[in-house]
Order: sequence, then C-alpha cells, then structure tokens
Amino acid sequence: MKEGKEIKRYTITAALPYANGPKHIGHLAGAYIPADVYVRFLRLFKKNVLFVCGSDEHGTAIPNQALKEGTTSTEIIDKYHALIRDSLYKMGISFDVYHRTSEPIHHKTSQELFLNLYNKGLLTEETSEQYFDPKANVFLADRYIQGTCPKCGNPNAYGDQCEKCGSTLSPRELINPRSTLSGDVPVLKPTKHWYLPLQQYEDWLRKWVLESHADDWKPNVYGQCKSWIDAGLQPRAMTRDLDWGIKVPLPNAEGKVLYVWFDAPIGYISATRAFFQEMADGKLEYATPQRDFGRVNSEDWKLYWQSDDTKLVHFIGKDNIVFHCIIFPVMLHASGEYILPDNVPANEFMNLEGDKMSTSRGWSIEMHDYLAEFPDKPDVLRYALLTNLPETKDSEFTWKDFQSKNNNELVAIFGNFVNRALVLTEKYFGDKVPVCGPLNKTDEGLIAEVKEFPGRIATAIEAYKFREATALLMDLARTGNKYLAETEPWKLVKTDMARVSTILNLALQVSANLAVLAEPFLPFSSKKLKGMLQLKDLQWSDTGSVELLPAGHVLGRASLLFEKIEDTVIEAQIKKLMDTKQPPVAATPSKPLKPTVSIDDFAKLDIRIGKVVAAEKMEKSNKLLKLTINSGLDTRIILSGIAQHYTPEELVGKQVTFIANLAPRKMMGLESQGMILSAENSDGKLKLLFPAGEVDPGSTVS
Ligand code: B3M
Ligand code: ZN
Repeated sequence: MKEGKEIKRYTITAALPYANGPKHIGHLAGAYIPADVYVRFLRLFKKNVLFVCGSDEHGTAIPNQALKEGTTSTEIIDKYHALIRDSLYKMGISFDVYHRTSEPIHHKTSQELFLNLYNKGLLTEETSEQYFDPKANVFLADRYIQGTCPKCGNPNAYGDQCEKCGSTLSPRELINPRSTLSGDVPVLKPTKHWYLPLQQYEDWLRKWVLESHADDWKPNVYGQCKSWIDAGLQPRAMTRDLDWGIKVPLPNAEGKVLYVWFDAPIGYISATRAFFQEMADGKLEYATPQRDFGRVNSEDWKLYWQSDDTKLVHFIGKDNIVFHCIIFPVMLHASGEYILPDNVPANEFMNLEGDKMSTSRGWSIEMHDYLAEFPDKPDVLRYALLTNLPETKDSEFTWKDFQSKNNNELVAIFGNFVNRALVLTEKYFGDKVPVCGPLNKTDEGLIAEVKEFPGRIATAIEAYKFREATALLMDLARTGNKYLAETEPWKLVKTDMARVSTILNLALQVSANLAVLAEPFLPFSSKKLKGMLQLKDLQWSDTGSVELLPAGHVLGRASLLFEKIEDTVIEAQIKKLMDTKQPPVAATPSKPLKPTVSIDDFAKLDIRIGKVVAAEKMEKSNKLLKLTINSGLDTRIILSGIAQHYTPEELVGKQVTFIANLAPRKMMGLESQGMILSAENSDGKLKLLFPAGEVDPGSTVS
C-alpha cells in the first residue's frame, strides 16, 4: 500500500497449511484465528476485504508422508486438504476462498512468475554439489534429509528447518546428515539450479523492512528480519530435483521442480485468481464468498494484488517469517508487478501442557479431534486461544485453563450477564424491550463506559493485539454484570417498576453491543445472541450506543449461551493426551533400506500361514522356542528366536506366518524347517505377524 493513500480494499492471507497431516490448535492460534478476527472486524465496517487461504500441496513433506502412510502423494493431499479445510471452516474461519496449490491455475501462475524473473535475467543458474541418496536415486532436498541441528543440537533437524529451535537451515549445514528415504549417509553430487540472488536486494530490504517498518511491525518479526539481513543474505535456490511439484518451465530442466517456498506464497495469488474466475463464471468450487462482492470480473484479482490502494496482510506463525518478509517480497518486488505486504503480524508458538506441540510425537490437539469431542463449542476454543495467543512470546495451552476460561469467563461473566438481562426481562415484561426512563448516576456511568468500548477494542485489533481486544470484550460483559449487581433490579420489582424497566433496558442495550462486538471473536455465540435479541444486522459503527433496541422491540427466546464444562470431561481429555504421547524419537532412524530385489526374487520365497500345534522352551537357550507347526503340507518343527517376547502357552493354537521353503538349518542340535515372521519395533520388541482372520493352514502369502 502506498503511504498516505486511502485504503480501497484488503487482501488478507493466512498461511497455507501443508496438506501432509491434520493441523493442531497451535496452528489456529498462530495464524487462522487472529486472521479471522481481523477479517470479520473489517467486514463489520463493510470494508472491501478478501480472505484467502488454501492447501500447500508441494514440497518434500508430501511424498515423505506418503512414504510413511504407504500411499501416494495424490492420496495424501486429497485426504488432508479436505480434512484441514473442513476443520477450519467448522472453527468459523471465514475464508472467501480456500484453494489448492495442486490446481492447474496455480501451476500456471507460479510458472509465469518464475519465467518473468528468468526472462529479466534476475535468476542465476548455478551448478553445485548437493546431497544425493544413491540407493533411492534422488537428491535429498529439504525434508528428505535429516541430521543434527548446528544451532541447538537437535538430532532430528530437517534439511530446511529445525523444528526444535525454529532455525532455517540448508542440508549442507546439518551435522551427520542422513537420508530419510534409506537412512543412509548421503553422497555429494553436482546438480544445476536457479537461484534468487537475495544479496542483490540487501539495500532495498534494509529500506523497505528495517527503515519503513521499524515502528509498525511486531518486534519479533522485525527482529528476525534484521538478524537475517545482518547475517548476510545468500543466493537461495528456487528449484529442486524432485518428481513432486511444479515443473520448472525451461528446456533442459528435466526432473526439476519449483522450490515449495517459491510456489506456496504464490498460492495466495492463484487462489485470488481462482476466486474471481469462479465468481465471474458463477461456478463456485473453491470460492465461498462471505459477503456480497457485487458484480465481478475475472481480472479483478489484479486489484487485490497489483493496485497500490490495496492493503495486504499476511497472518503466519514465526517459522514462516523469512519467507513472507524477505523471500516472497523480493520475488514480488523483482517481478515489478505486485504490491508488498503492509504487515506480517506473525505469532510465536503455543505449547501444550508444558511441552512443544507436535503431531508426529502425539503431543497435540488436532482441530478435527477437538471438533469431534466438542462439536458445539468452536467458540470456547476460539476464546481459550484468543486469551492466550502467543503474540509476543510462546504461550501455553492447558486443558485446565480451557475449562476455567469457559466456566469462569464465558459462563460466569458473559453468559451469566446476557442471560440475566434476558430472563429478567422475560419475567417482568414478557417478550418486549422495556422503556428506558430517567437516568441516574449509575446509568450514566454505564453509558459512558459502553461508549468507549468499540473504539478501544478497534484500536487493539488494528494494532494486531487480539489478546487485548478479547480481554476488552470480556470487560464489557463484566461492566454489564457489575451494573446488574449494583442496581439489583430483582429487589426493586415490588417498589419501583419504572426503575426496573430502565435498568433492564440498559442491560439489554449492553447485551446488543456485546452481540455485535463479539462477532469477530465468538461468531457462533454472537449469532445465537443476535437471535435471542432479534437484532438486525448491525455494523461496528452502530455500537457504543444504548439505543440499539427500541422500547417495545420484540425479543426472541432466551437460552444458555455457554455451558459449564465438568472436571470429568477435562480429565478425560488430559488422559487422552497422555495416552497418545509417543516416546521421544530415537536419534537413530529405522533400519536402512536394503537393496532393491526383483519381483522374481521375491516370488522365489514361499510364505505361508501355519497353525502352532505345540510350543516349548528349548533347553539351554533363553532365546529360542521350539514350535510344532501344522503347515498344511506337513507337520514341521521351526525354531524361532521369540522366547523373550512370547510364552509357549500364548502361541498354541495361533496362526503364524512363516517361510516354508527356507533351506533347513541346524540349531542347538535340532533342524529348523522354516522361519516364523515377526516385526521388530524400535525398542527391539518382536511382534509375530498373524493373519487378520482365520485361514486354512498352508494358505500362501503374497
Ligand atoms: N505450508 C508451512 C507451514 O505450514 C507452509 C506455509 C506456506 S504459506 C505460503 O508452516
Ligand atoms: Zn535447532
């Protein structure tokens, strides 16, 4: 946005989640909830705002997950795109568009931007040595490589980032690197790539970030940018050797794709293009317009990205700062066609019950899990997160705090206040708003306070201080509660009905203010409360007044806005969390992959199911069990090294999997006629492989 220009429209983005797994409540606190509050706030001013998000479906994170789940990258992105999108919408995150980077329009937009830079000679071509896994026959970019973090010593840092300390890394910085594909130590091999020469933009970045945003960017964001720039900017490869991603649109670029951090932020632009294309065509697939956009044209996306009266704001978590504040802006600036972000209000991390949140370690609360447990309570989570946002430093979510925020604030203050106002009115005046008579000092005090709140909350939101804004909203409810406690209308019913009428009128006016002002924070409860008050759609600018509900206005029926959460419910959640916690990941990965074998080699093995008819310990061996197997072909003896993992009694009658044509081997004086198959866990424990259901002895396995 140009300094001093009137803002005509807003493009608000929230980080595109990687579609490589479910996302947790830390992601909500990092980006999605603050962004949503901001956007809903702007909409309450009838601002022209577009809220953009979608799935990030490229990068090594996707094929890596496919490998883990034994499926394809396409299946992974389809599955998690839908899961994440649905969870976010159910949490009330009101995107106007939720797109996907696997869509052709995104590939096209990314390739165009790449070519724009390439054709202007702004990318440098360089051949360098990079880690390669000869066994898997791939170059090890980003998350295909792990090793020890040079900054904090975490043994499981990735080639692009250490998840423990948040440092941005490159594969060559890792100590003891290993391939995540084979576990092997990689070798160096030359390969050609295209680089964005960030160092050439140092002066420009110093001016744009360090000078012009010294006052309006958050200290955590500004500080990270400054240390990056001060450390000396390096050329950064914008391409990768991978078979998953957007093809590099150049001849002689076989097997090369765009770097995921080149294409992902362009996803914001392509989502905007898709939105206007769909709106213009009247065929909505990814577009979910949350307000009336009027008549639009497919080219209107340009207004949101190329017009300097547009304010662009990126909401992200702290691990994405350099990409949104340095690399993407350099790309946009170099292209010469795009506006730059006005602000990037990144949050720090939210921890969970004393430990870092992590889906892979089972120490997290996934959005879809929360919604399955508390389907009617998205607002409670929104509130618990909002009051605890990691805005200036890491914060912490605990189930106890969640319970107390619900019981002591939403129920006891907000819910209690509006419920008393509505129920008392119903009791004394039926379904109509009573008249407001002459005012006394207490009433005037209340009115003066109510008048201040909208401005105070707005100032906090505009400064991206959502915690403070949320606290102020609750303060307004507290003010209402205090007013009722002081005026005690229930005691005046017998003596001064006119006074009761005034008090309840004012209490209802405060409730109406709460209903409107709560919308950005607690959209579901706001809607419910508006229904109870039969309040028409009001804007932010209508609030601060005690004339929102005229006397005689017919109210709807009162019901509870929030309900108490019992200790047993919270204890069950804590137990569930403890149960899913994984032991810390061992420094050594799973065993390296063995060399490839042909299908013909595999077919030589005769694997079958047999029934254990007898089992006994072998004398003088604490490892071996002697199993007598009905193999369907014969009755044979197999010696198996599982004595420390199974007792003979456990095995009799069980169906086991064994290799039937292994050459007999002599062990401890006995001939073993085959081998029982088992899986070895990372802790060394063996688990036998049983068929999932009873089959005939001798059934073959393939
Ligand atoms: N997918 C990283 C993340 O989820 C990445 C964000 C992209 S924003 C353009 O943390
Ligand atoms: Zn680290």
